[in-house]
Amino acid sequence: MEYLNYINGEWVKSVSGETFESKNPANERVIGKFQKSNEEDVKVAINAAENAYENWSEMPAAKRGEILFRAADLLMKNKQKLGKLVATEMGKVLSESLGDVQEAIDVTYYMAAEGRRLFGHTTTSELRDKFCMTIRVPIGIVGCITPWNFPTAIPSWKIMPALICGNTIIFKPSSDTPLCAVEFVKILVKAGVPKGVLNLVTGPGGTVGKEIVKNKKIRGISFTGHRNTGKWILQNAGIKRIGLELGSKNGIIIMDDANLEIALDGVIWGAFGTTGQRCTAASRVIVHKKVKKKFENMLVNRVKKLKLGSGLNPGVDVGPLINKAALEKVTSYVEIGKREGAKLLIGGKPVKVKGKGYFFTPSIFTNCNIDMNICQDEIFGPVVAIIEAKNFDDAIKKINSVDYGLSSAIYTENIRYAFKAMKKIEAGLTYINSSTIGSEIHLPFGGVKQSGNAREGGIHGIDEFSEIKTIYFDYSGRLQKAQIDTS
Ligand code: UN1
Repeated sequence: MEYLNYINGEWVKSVSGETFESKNPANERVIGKFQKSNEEDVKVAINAAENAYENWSEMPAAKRGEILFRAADLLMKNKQKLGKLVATEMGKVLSESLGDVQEAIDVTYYMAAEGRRLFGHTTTSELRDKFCMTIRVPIGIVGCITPWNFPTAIPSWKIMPALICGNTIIFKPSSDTPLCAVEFVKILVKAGVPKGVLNLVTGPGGTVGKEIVKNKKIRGISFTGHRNTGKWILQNAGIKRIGLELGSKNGIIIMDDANLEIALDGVIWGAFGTTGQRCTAASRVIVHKKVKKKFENMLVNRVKKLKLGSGLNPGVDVGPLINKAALEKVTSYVEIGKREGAKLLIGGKPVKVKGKGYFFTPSIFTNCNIDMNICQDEIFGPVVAIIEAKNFDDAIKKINSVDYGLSSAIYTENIRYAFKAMKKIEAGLTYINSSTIGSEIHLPFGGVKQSGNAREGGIHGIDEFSEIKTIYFDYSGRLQKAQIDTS
């Protein structure tokens, strides 16, 4: 089946006349054909977004909110169907796929209700008979460029706040999960988003993404994806609002006083949930030397029991990687780790399930040094590196010894360590006695260092998609001069 772009309220073919395929990563079967769009398609979409802008941005935000409430209801109604689609096209296990859709539902209700808030603030003036306040105005046309690992949640993190704030949108989803994007857009259309407000353009980053980034009519970009693409966007976008959510190399610290059973659950979930394909995945475990051996044994025993397979099959713990290139990348990192002198405790192999699919066995390296590539580079697969720490200060130094800083965790029963870690770990998120994954939608989400510059979620999502405008209202009936009329 061939799927189309959605531009100016209509499902249309790309001017290129070309298509690309999306595959189920568990069995390599083709799911559908999608438009391999180019720069021209983006320009047409920008035109539509420009024409729709006046009407949409002038619509009372509460009315836009009503459309979002309907979208949230529809997402809820279609949760099972969408969840199955996520499991099929992206590959993660069904419970996580349903969680992906639930995250979209939560964001949509939250942002719908913002229609009756969108607060600015009022403050005093240094002059008499003058009133000061801020209001929120939309940015304009924004580009939302999204990854495949959360194919409904991440588009909703961007598109819902962008809509409620009154922006019009060009949406470019990952070419690994275009069908999830098509179904998501269908729901928003059904909910009543007017024509031209939300435009879906599928296709490569090199054409569609590039035009979105470079086109001057686009005033804001929100991107989640690879660090190198983020850098390229910063260098090529010109002066725009740019929100970047990039990669990471998240660590979990396990102190000698930790409850190791809870820590074990956290490491398994953080490292192998979503097959390690989250920007919040735990790919380093920094464990106190006193409990290292014991924890390694516990971890290996648990990993032996993890079942690989299609995300749609009940009882499966770990789904496939997203595609062949990902499988090759993860395989090559295991070779790198071995060459660097790390010891592979378990896993390390690409495998097929029923003769098909991009599966990789959950893998644990130990005796790792922090400067090894397997401790520095984002692998985005089920590979975890164990690093020994001498004490708390050493653990903090090691967790911070990477370029990235998105998520982090510490397992300890010692309140002093917990409070110190909250401040000392360089990351946008720190979990105490919980894994590195599982952010909630009303709290800010985003990284420091090379993990990006944005905060999404909750009111911070509204900040990302609105301009704060300052209003000075002088009712004195004469010219008053700030900083000069001081007496
Ligand atoms: C991502 O991997 O890009 O906290 C986002 C979490 C999810 C979001 C992950 N709610 O892991």
